[in-house]
Amino acid sequence: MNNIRPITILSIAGSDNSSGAGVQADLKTAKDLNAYCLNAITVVTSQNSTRFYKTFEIPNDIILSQIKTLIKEFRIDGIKIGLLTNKSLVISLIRILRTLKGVPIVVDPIFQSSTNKQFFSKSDYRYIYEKISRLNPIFTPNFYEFKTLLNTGSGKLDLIEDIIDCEAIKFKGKFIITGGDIDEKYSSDILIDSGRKYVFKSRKKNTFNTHGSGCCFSTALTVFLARGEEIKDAIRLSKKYINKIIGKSPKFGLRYGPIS
Ligand code: PXL
Repeated sequence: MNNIRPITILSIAGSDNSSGAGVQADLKTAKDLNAYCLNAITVVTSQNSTRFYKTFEIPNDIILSQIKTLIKEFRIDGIKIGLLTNKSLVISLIRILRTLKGVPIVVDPIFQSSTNKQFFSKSDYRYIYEKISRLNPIFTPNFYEFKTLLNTGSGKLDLIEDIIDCEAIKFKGKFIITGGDIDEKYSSDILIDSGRKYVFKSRKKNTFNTHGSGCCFSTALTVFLARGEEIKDAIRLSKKYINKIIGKSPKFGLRYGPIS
């Protein structure tokens, strides 16, 4: 019999009915990495690989109740925050998460779906993540989301290499910026930690079946941090894991299909 408590993470995220992204991705990723994923669903979506149809926001008291019931019973080793669409949730959410001292928090600041559904106005988006930055989390925006968070106008920060010169980061916490490079062969992720920049390169996989890869990356990172890995090692391990599952994505014959 196995009496060892599994690494336990809490995903606060949306439901993706195509099972590529959202809570469904988080459950698959955690299971794959031998961790247990609890969840609190923030929004239910209906979407397929070409179109985003509808969202239904779960009422704030239900989201908060999902979290409270879980933290009464489980020891949580890591928290991942995915899709949030409701500005009015944020203050109470911070208040609850503050009670979990010393637990790493990974925040994927999702602005729009890959099928171009924009979830909020830019000002609401900045409001939500500026408040969440008080939790001193690790943000995992893509390059476009990073630019939106920083509110950099056109002409500034056009290339991911410009980031080191960017003094505008007024958010607390660390940033891992993904997917802003134009190199066809390599994908570069950039960690910004206390004003310093570190680059992580890996070979790109030749596939369009990547729906959900951002969610899987942030969840893998949460699991590795929950296991006690240092941030740079957690990034390397997460990139390696994502590369492996992108290579195995199911062949549905879709143009932009889900990962495994
Ligand atoms: O990939 C971002 C994302 C995350 N979570 C949910 C989503 C999406 C994109 O559509 O629907 C629930």
